[in-house]
Amino acid sequence: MIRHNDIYIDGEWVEASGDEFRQVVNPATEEVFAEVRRGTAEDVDRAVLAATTAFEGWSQSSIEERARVLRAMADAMERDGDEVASCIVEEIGQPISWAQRASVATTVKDLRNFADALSDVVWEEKIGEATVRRIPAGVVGAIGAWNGPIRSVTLKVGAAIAAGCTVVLKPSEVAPLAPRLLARFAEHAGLPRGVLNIVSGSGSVVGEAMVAHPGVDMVSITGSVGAGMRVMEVAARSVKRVALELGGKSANIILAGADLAEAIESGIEDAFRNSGQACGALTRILVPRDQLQRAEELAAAKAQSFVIGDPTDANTQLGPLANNDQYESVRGHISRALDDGVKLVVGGLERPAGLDRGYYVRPTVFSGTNDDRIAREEVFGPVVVIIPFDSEEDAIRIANDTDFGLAGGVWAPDRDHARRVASRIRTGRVRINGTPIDMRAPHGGLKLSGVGREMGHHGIEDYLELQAQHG
Ligand code: TXE
Repeated sequence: MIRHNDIYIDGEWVEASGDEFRQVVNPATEEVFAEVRRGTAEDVDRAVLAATTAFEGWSQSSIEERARVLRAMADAMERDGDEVASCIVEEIGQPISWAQRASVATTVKDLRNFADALSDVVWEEKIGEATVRRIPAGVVGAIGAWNGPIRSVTLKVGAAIAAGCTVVLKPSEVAPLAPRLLARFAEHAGLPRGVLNIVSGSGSVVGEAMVAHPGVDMVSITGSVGAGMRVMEVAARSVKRVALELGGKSANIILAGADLAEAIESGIEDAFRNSGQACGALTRILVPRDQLQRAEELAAAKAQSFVIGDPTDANTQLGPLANNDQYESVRGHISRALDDGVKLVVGGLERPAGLDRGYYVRPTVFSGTNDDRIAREEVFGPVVVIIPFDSEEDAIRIANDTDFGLAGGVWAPDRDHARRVASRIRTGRVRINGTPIDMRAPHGGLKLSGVGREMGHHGIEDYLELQAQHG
């Protein structure tokens, strides 16, 4: 049993002040394997003081120095990549091959991208006689999510460091272990003390204390819509800048003439990555009505092809859901869809064969309408719904008929045609014909999906303010 009593303040691990512990459960075995002491508002005060003190120096650091630190952090994370990946497998049940690729290698790349992107930021421009400079936003409160324990926090910490900000980081209480490793990577890179501070704890205590703190200039959170709304509300009292990376219910539009089999296969791979616990997952599959039956057959075959089981096994493609709350929540969505009479194509409430322990659910495909609850609410599990459309206009209308605006996909034989359709989709990202995402391009959403962008130079710019110097 691992026990962590400490928080990371001003370059040192020091005892947290709270006297309660949060247990960390391995979702594949349902066993508690670690305990982390819950931080308090007092701990947040200490962290903010350290970040405020460090801001004087770090905000004046050169671009070259920031790039050097980010690259050295990336090197350190890459060197200890196996440890980071194992940690993520244990705390959220992410399959090891996915953890190595999507959690570790991608996050290492994110840090290097930030270093490169420093030269794409327009740090200074002339407007008449005035000089407009981009200056760091200040002390940042960064709040991480459990579905990407290391990536969700590194996208914030890396961009903030690049911008010249200092950070108080609160990882998700469900997955607090991997983010702690960031402190080691920062130290290895020679990041000055106090630039990164880490306080574990709950959203309602540590999170809200950060958001309400007068010494924090900006808050960035990845989480649920409810948490994002609450952060915005509390931040309003001190007119803080907020960046919110929230949920999604993204549509994959497969237009007539597109390769249906390839589009369904690629779309479901996107939707079921990380056991469907991905904010940009393409969870609504929109197909021409006359291809509905074929689409259901293809989706069923793809869903049943996933190797599901032990996340430590290199062959596993689908692990358990990350925690018991998420397991209950996903089963609740499936159960309500069944109660609503939505057609179940494959999957459902029964546990996957041979897995009687762990938070596993069957890859599930429904076929319904865009008015069904299963088509409107974010499930955050391996569950998709196929929805037929009658025309291209109808497909665009359905894709946009959602509270969210994070991602989307368009498939069409002609790429320019697909681009014209994509430009009418109200989301922050659209993948055309399954093109992989370039991680230097911005990620973020419209509507309830959030405010602001992460990744690349747009991600850094979220942590910058403008100062106009006249004369
Ligand atoms: O996340 P929470 P939950 C969605 C997804 C999932 C649902 C519930 O649909 O099923 O949210 O997940 C912190 N002030 N996403 O409830 O609670 C919290 O401590 C400050 C989408 O587990 O939103 C944690 O660090 N902070 C998603 C973080 O917010 C607060 C990622 C996320 O936890 C807070 C995760 C408060 N009042 C869930 N309340 C994505 N966008 O990828 C909570 N937090």
